[in-house]
Amino acid sequence: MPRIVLFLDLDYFFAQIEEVENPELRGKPLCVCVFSGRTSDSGVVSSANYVARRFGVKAGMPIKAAKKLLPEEAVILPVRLEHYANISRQIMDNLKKFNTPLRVESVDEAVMDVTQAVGSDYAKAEEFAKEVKEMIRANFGLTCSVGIGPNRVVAKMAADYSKPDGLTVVKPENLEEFLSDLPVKNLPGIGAKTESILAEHQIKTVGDLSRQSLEKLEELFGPKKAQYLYLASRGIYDEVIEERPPPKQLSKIVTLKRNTREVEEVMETLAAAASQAYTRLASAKFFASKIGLIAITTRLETITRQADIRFGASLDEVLRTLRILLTKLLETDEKMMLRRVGVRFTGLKPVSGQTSLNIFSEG
Ligand code: DCP
Ligand code: CA
Ligand code: CA
Repeated sequence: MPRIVLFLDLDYFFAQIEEVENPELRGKPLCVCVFSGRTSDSGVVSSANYVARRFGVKAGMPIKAAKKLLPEEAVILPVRLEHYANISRQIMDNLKKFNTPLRVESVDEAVMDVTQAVGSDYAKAEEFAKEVKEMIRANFGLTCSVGIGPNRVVAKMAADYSKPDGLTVVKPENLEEFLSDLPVKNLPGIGAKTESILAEHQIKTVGDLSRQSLEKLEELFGPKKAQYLYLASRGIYDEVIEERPPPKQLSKIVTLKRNTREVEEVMETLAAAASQAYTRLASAKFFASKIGLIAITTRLETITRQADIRFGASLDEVLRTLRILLTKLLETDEKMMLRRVGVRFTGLKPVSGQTSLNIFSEG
């Protein structure tokens, strides 16, 4: 039976949860932010509602920059990651009840292989998607965007296609029509770097990409990525959807906006990375017993520093520990300049066995 895949992405996830719990926020620009340090507005935007986005605010933007764009009535809230992770888990547990192969992709994304459930029938797959959307709306008050397609890559692009509260179905016979005019950056796996290499070769749309030979893509990107781009741009990159084995470690490394050795500046970027890794861990129902700071210097040395953390440590505790590790590291060499930083959680253990939902106690 030809595969049919459903991809679900919750709309402006963190910000929408805040709206659901405080309906008076609806209609106002709203940003949920990771506050990284001492000054009252250092940190970055983690999730912005669609009202805030109309002013140009985006996830990842410094809070200061967002405030400049937003009017007086805008609301800026601190993230409550353990709470969002809890809701994420409940949603994913509800999705499991549909009894299809399912993979949780992130705190707000899941992919389901609905082939068997719908007998490989696209009309039935659309009905299935409506049921999933209705379940999430009825139980959690949240909207989501869903894409249906012949594989995960197409389904994900279909979910992104009409946000928020979208439902887009891409049948195999409509693949070319759907893909050809989309910008290459909409293809999962194409970041800013790949996009700019493609632009140098006048490859702007997924259609342009699909007209390249495998040999040419191999020259530009090497065999593995070339093969992905070759198949994905034609909408035929196929993947089996199955649950992932539990992680042994979880890390996230990011590039600083500029090379620096200023603790506050580094912390701004590091806090955002740590919060993303922390949320993934929490939504997978895991705790770490150790946290590592990863620092990549301008001389491209990779240095790591590690500390024990309390089982169930809050994000604030994690950030405090990272700040200490970072400060100590920079004291060891007054010439050290950092280019990239990251965090690594290790000693992972499942939370199961705990009964209280409020296991992420504030430190
Ligand atoms: N997130 C974050 N920092 C980022 C990007 C995302 O902390 N730079 C978090 C907050 C988001 C969640 O991950 O709510 C999901 O990320 P998405 O990119 O899916 O963004 P949203 O769900 O906020 O918006 P959209 O409606 O575009 O899906
Ligand atoms: Ca997402
Ligand atoms: Ca989302």
